[in-house]
Amino acid sequence: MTKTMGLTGEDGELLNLTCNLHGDVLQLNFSELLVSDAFGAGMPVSAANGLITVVAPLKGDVSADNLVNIMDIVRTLNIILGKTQPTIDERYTADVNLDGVVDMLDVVKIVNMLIKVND
Ligand SMILES: [Ca+2]
Repeated sequence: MTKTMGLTGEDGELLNLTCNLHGDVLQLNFSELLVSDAFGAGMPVSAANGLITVVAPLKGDVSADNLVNIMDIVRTLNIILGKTQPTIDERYTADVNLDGVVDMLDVVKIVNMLIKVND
């Protein structure tokens, strides 16, 4: 396996697997996957039936209810204050400004998302 440059913009090559097949069948079994963004923050990923799916949930939707609302602000504040240990999904969705850190700048950005939605 060789390391690639990863995604640039929205598209790109994640990884390149090269192997020499000596026989009829090559089975690759991915049982534990770790996918991270350019800052090393884990991203939600699943593997089933040979298909690896990297899920990009809605940024700001920390509570994972497909809405960005006050509950996402509360959850993000709890992460910042250390009151909750975020899951990979929560950390990914809470880092709205994509700087690899969940902090008050993300809360401000989520508030701005809410204001724009409610205009
Ligand atoms: Ca951030």
